[in-house]
Formats: sequence, structure tokens, C-alpha cells
Amino acid sequence: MSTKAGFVALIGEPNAGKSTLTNYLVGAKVSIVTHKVQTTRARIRGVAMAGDAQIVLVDTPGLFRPRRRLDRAMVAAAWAGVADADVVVLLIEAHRGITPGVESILEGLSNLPKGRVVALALNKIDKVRSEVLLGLAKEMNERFAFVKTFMISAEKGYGVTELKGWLADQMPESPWLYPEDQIADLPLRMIAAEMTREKLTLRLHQELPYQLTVETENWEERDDGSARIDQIVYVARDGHKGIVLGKKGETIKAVSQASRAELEEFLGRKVHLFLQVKVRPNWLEEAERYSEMGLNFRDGNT
Ligand SMILES: Nc1nc2c(ncn2[C@@H]2O[C@H](COP(=O)(O)OP(=O)(O)OP(=O)(O)O)[C@@H](O)[C@H]2O)c(=O)[nH]1
Ligand SMILES: [Mg+2]
Repeated sequence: MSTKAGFVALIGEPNAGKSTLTNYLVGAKVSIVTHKVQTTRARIRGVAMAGDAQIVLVDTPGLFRPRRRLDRAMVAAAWAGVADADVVVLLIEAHRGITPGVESILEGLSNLPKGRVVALALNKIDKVRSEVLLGLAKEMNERFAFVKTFMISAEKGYGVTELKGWLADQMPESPWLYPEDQIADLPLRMIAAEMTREKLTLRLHQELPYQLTVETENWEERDDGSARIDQIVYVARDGHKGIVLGKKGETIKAVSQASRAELEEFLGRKVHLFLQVKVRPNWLEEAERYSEMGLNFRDGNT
């Protein structure tokens, strides 16, 4: 049997639904999702199978105008995902239309080498009327030569089967790149740290989620089949530590419980999760924090 395999980069503004789509196509949660922008920080590879085709989805950080070192490293990681991909899919939020952010991504796409296969996916169609959708599809196609346009809801799954089938057709002939049962290419310790960061992001307000990072410090396999996982939450200020801990430690306890439950489901076994919050004023300027996240520190240089 001849097999097919390749890389599909999903790009778009923060919150467009890239991680939601990655998870839907993979059929499991490999990339964290929140209602907040800038949730994904590094490239996350999820693996979807479609008949004889293996589609490696490269979920990327949202593209926006970067201000901090971390932002710049994230945006660089997203464009690097594009450079390696066989197919690029630009996701936009149908109800927001062509925002200044979308305009600048279109400009970035126009600088890609000619002949690159770029498709458009209008996402969140559950939020708009069909007339709006058709108008938006037309206008987007006037601005860039997309080879194909899809209208989808990554959350509800509308239109995703068609998109998946088309992506499978685009994959070049190749041996599979991952074993058939592998769903993600991300070390387990990083997946575990991401799960905790998701729970923190969901519970903390405003800027705080952008000012913290989570690292798995230690992972111990126990004789009874369970795992003991120790993680550190790095925050930038003393005041943030108090907020992350919460009154009588309530917040960190709730985060830990939620993260542990998800980890247990993901791993299919018992997990003992221990979280420690550390103040590290300069973590956003430390190279090691970036490599732990899967980012290149020097990409953040101005
Ligand atoms: N109504 C609706 N909401 C969606 C849809 N797809 C995603 N969402 C929601 O949009 C929000 C952002 O989704 P994500 O998948 O985290 O978006 P992202 O593009 O990965 O965002 P970043 O990682 O920040 O770049 C979440 O609250 C999702 O539940 C959709 O089809 N319909
Ligand atoms: Mg994301």
C-alpha cells in the first residue's frame, strides 16, 4: 500500500481556533484551549490519520504585533511552522471579518515562495449568518489566491470532515512520519506543564496568565503504576504569587485538581501532582525558560 504523509501549518490571529481545530482533527486534546488570546506559545504537533494519509498538524502561536521578547519568539515560531509545511491553512474568525491583524497576516503570506498551497478556513461559522460568510469568503479570495476555502466550526465540527479529506489528498506520498498510534509530538512533561498552564489561564484574570510559565521539574514513575509529577509555576512578582495561591491556597488547589484530573485521563492512570509557585522577576528574559517552552530565546531579540 502506498502511504501519504506531510505537515499542515495552522496559522491565524490569536483566538482564531487553531488549537481547537488541531484537537478536533486529532480526536484528542493535544493542545490547550482557552477563551483568552495568546494561549498557545510554541509549535505543537498533533497527528491525525485519514485512511492511508497521515496529517501532521502544526498548531502555532497566534500571529499578532509582538511587543515583548516572549511575543516575538512566539510569532517567529509560528512563521517557522509555515516555512516547514506542505500546506498552510489560515484560520480567521468569521464573525470578526477582515481585521487589521488579518490584513497583516495576508501581507506576510504574500511574501511566501510562489506555488505554496495556502487554504482559507472561515471558523466559528456557528456565530454568523450565511450571507456574511459568503461575502467574507469572496473578499478574502480577492486579496489572496487561496487554493480552497472552507467554512467550518472547529468547536462543533461543522465542515471539518471536508477539510480533513482535502488535507489528506494534499499530502505527498511518503512513509508515515510517526507511529500510527502516536497523537502528538511533544514531550509528556511539556504536555503536563501545558495542562496546568491552561487551568491557571482559565482561573486568573487579565494580564496574569501572560506573566507566568509552568515547568515540569520532576517525573517519577511509581511501582504501583502511578506517576508523581512536580511542577513549578514561575511568576514575575511577589503580588502575583499571592494571587496564584489564592485565599488559603484555594486557587492553586483548584488548579492542581483540575490539571491532575486531565492528566489522569490523558495518561490513563493515577497521577500525584505537586505544584510550587516561585517568584522569578526576570523569567521572561531567561533563555532556559524559552527552551523549556519549546521556543528559541534568540528569536525574541529585537
Ligand atoms: N463559537 C465557537 N467558538 C470557537 C470555535 N472554535 C474555537 N472556539 C473558541 O475560541 C476560543 C479560542 O480557541 P483556541 O483554539 O484556543 O484558539 P487559538 O487560535 O489556538 O488561540 P491562540 O493559541 O491564543 O493563538 C476558545 O474559547 C474556543 O472554545 C468555533 O468554531 N465556534
Ligand atoms: Mg492555540
